[in-house]
Amino acid sequence: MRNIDLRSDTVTLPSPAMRSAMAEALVGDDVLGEDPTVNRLQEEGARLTGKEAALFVPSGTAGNQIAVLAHTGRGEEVILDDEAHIYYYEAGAPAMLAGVQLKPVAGLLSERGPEVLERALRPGDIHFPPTRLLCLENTFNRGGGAVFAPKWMESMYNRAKQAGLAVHLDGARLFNAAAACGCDAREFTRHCDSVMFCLSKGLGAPVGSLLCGSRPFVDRARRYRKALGGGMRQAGILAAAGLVALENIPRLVEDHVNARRLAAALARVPGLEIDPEQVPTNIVVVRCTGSLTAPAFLQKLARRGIRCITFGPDTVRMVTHLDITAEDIDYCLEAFADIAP
Ligand code: TLP
Repeated sequence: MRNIDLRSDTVTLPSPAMRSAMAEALVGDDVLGEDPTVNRLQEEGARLTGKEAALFVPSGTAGNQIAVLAHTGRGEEVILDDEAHIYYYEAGAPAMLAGVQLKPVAGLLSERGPEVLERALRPGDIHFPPTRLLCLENTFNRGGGAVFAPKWMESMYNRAKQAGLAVHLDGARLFNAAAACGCDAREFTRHCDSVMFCLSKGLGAPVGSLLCGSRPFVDRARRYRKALGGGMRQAGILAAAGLVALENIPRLVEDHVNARRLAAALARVPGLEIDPEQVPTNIVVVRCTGSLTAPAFLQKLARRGIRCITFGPDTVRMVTHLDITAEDIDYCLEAFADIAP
């Protein structure tokens, strides 16, 4: 039986070329700033995002949380969507680590974002926490991989700046957003003060993310990374994989084509609801509306060697990635047709 793992794009395995780049990497002590491969990866991250500097961090969560720490002080407030990864999936870290108050707002990550932001901003008043940071997410994971265009980013950024807020972009899948828009990632990142992007999702590295921003921001971030125990020594072994992962940026469009094919086939299964037009990137979220419940659907797929996850009580998520081929998608389409009652 096939093993088609659509649970996440985090499941990709390092390729032989990646493993040999790791084995041959030049390394040094990165806490002392002396790992040439880490330095090269950081320079590349800064260049790709149009920022002054970048910091190699162990995970997307680490990058986001270090950004929150570096932008805020205790008791300050962070505005973000109520389905944003930083709020939904990061183990309560903003309260635990930065001691900030999160203001989760429904609909912030939507076309109505600028209006929703407007209403979420507070006037300066001694009763209110000082709002310091706006966190955006592009692509939006719980939004089914939705993409917000550079124009949208610009209006959110401009309004946040008028209100004196810093803007952090959770760009775990930044290059998926760029691929979907057919534009350069810098079109998005020019409208934020800091951005985190992951090497270990669709790009295929085993570990690592980059946090990018101005030089003073990255200097502050480096201190927080150290404080959290994320100062890694001969990390060039991992950074080498990251450099190879960046070569996968141009192929992300293939994942989007594969996701669209999955969505179109799911739309034909009675009892499943999905609009393939609303699948712009590599994340497919399908709703089970009839007698086929989400756990039952998951089980039927699992019996055919297709793995995915539930995303809510009646939703299932499938994510395409580097290790999913067009033939795997053909196999999934046959399985969906077979499952149809
Ligand atoms: N997302 C994972 C899970 O945590 C849900 C996934 O399978 O999609 N920002 C966004 C938008 C993410 O989707 C993720 C991971 C992260 C940050 C965190 O990255 P890691 O897993 O490297 O800490």
